[in-house]
Amino acid sequence: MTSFPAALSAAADRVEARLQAEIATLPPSVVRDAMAYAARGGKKLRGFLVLESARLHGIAPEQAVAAAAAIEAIHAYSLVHDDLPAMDDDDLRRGQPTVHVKWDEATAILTGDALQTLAFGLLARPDAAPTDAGRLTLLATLAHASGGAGMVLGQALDIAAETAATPLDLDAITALQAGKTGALIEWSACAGARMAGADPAALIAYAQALGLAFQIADDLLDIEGDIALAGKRLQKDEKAGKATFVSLLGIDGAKARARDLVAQAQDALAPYSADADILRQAAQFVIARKG
Ligand code: GRG
Repeated sequence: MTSFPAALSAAADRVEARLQAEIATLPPSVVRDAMAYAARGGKKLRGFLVLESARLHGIAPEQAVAAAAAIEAIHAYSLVHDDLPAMDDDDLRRGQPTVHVKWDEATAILTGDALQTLAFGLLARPDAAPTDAGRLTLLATLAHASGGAGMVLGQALDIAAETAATPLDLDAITALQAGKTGALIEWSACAGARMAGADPAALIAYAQALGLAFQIADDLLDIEGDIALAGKRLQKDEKAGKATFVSLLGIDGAKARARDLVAQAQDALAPYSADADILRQAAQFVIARKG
């Protein structure tokens, strides 16, 4: 059986190539250059989930790569906008200067906008799913997952938390993260089932646990990862009076919760038996990752 790292790396190459090819069809401009820059690198975990979920439903990577590139375009847009001074105000992303630092804020706003519309354009292509019904479902569910009921809502709740009178409790932070990080992960894991017209229930349960484990791991990385970066993020969160899974559960409690969620995610895949072993490994990876 292919190992998870090999599958992730192969998916990342395939998805990156599709995304860059799509961006290269745009007329030359500063925004096109910044889109190519913002789409480059990263783990491409969401794209991998799309390809893997498609494979589980008998759909070849060639038929699923447009959807995988689409979710990575949405993810890249969210990172470019999240890094802006009006939001998280970060200078570095994937080890490189953020788009507004390398170019300027107007370019970063337009780059995010254009990556978002590129995603929906990709999904509208005839090769984005085996059937028209599958494509429409992918389009409608991505609009829902990335917009005011999903990722944008989560981001808005996060920003509101900075000026709230009291820090968020565990339920509130879980709901916030379900939108901010969870919605795109859930869409990705369900994409193959939706392309095939199959019931996505098991994959929804898998992705909800995975998304939360991913976010807890991210909070833990802030504490235990790169010390300089962690210090900066922690100072920011402290100044903003923001709660995180680590501040609410403690380091050991957060680690235990992440481990429980991984087990929950793996159990949710029972209907897929051994076919889903790479997705089981992926769940383990999200809490063991170093970046
Ligand atoms: C601006 C509408 C809008 C939304 C932004 C996704 C997001 C919402 C903000 C990102 C902020 C952040 C660092 C969240 C922690 C979890 C996360 C999404 C990390 C980055 O995702 P990875 O680790 O990144 O998959 P790579 O670089 O591998 O793609």
